[in-house]
Amino acid sequence: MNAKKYKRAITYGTYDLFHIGHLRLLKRIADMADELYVAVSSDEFNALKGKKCIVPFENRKEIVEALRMVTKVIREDNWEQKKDDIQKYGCDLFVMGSDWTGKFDFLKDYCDVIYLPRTEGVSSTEIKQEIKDR
Ligand code: C2G
Repeated sequence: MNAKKYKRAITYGTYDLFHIGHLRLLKRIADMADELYVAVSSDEFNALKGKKCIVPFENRKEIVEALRMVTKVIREDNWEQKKDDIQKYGCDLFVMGSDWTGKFDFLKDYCDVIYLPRTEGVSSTEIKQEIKDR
């Protein structure tokens, strides 16, 4: 197995109603780095983001923590913590899905920043709507 390019990657998200789009993103990041840290948005921060979660933070955290490719889960409590997290944990890679393209380029001062294509046709919002329409 050839050495991976990065030592420690970090990514941020709500991860509500965990689905294949979330999994594919985390798998692709894990293929790039030896370790993968995931910052899962707290319920309070989601309220700030205007997102109403179905699954409470503790359960969303436990699901992501159980994934083989995830090294550690931390809480995401605000928009401002990314720089400090990257420095505190010594991350050399920050990754988000392409719906965030360009939004976190300021982090390029601290680590590499990569946006990966989203998995089309699935989102927590679409899942909720589909259940409602049944
Ligand atoms: N994602 C994806 N494909 C999908 C849905 C989501 O690749 N079909 C990615 C998103 O681009 C994001 C991650 O999965 O990188 C988590 O998505 P959400 O749980 O929707 O997170 P979000 O609400 O975008 O929160 O500070 C950043 C925010 O916390 C991101």
